[in-house]
Amino acid sequence: MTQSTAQSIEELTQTALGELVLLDNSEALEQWRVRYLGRRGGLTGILRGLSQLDIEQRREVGALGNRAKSTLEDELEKRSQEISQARLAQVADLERIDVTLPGRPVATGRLHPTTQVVREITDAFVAMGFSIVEGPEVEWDHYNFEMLNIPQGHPARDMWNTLWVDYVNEEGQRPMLLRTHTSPMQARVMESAQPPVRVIVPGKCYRYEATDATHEWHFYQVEGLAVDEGITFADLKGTLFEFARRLFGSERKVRFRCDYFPFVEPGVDMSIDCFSCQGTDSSCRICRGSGWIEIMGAGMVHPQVLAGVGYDAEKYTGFAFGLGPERIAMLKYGIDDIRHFYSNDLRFLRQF
Ligand code: FA5
Repeated sequence: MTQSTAQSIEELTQTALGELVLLDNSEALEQWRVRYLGRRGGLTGILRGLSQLDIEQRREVGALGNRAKSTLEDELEKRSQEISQARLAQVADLERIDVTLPGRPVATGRLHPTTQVVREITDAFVAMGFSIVEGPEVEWDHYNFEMLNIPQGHPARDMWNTLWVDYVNEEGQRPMLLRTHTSPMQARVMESAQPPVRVIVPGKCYRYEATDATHEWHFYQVEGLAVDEGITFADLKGTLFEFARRLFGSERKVRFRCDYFPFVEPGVDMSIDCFSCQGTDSSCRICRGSGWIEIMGAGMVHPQVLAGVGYDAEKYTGFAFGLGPERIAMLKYGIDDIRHFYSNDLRFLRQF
């Protein structure tokens, strides 16, 4: 009996130690402890059976059992420390900086396609001697309409569906609006400078309009104004032809047609041939089958506008134009809907 109990203790100890070295986490260690050293564990069971031995044998086998118990406890403690050290080393490894690894690419932003095209347009005019000025987006009726030969009640006001600002003055009028075009800067510039004037004005405009493939309710314009002695319609055409050549190349067709704007006389609009169908598709969403896309309004500054800012309209003449950068970006890049510009779809914006 003594012999076989001693052998069982020896075998159990060897099995337990063999299993212990394979364990690698604290849950497995706890299960191992319960299996061998717990109240119902293997070694505890053997030691409980000692009561049946006589006193001499009990002492002998008991000492053996106690040694086995403390061996298992010591080894358990050792393994537990090994596992926690291995974990600490693993964490340290993860935190270590490997300077030989390639860096993570930094996602850089980019200029919005409208901004890129506004810069191209302004660069083209700056190269022709124009300077850049900017003006307020919240504007007075006075500059947006009155100084441009469009008094209260003038039917031409219907050409610009206006977003009025909710401010009522002492006379009960609402004299403030979100500018419908960049033309109010014509009057502001001429009020503050004497000829010769050669400026371009990039900026945002707003209209109370239903949107479609070529109309947004907010969009950019670039206004141009040149006033001096002896400026003629030929200067207007020459400047705008040169602009079209710089932006689109000489192969693109340009068309001028008579148009009406109360602040110019004569007035024209300038169009470029349709990039999408070249006039061959009567259902084209871009040109509606006409083959032309209007990109700007222009004309010779109306003598009344010159006189309104105190210029001598007998002495000075000038031309002005207002063009739409989004329409120009559409032409350059073959974009078929203006609403893509401000819908903030990164798949669209990342292409530029
Ligand atoms: C004007 O706004 C005049 N101020 C232009 C002008 C300036 C004429 C100086 C004469 C002298 P018009 O409403 O046509 O004109 O707009 C000019 C250009 O702005 C258009 O050719 C077009 O390119 C762009 N544009 C107008 N409305 C919109 C819109 N809703 N969405 C996008 N672009 C527009």
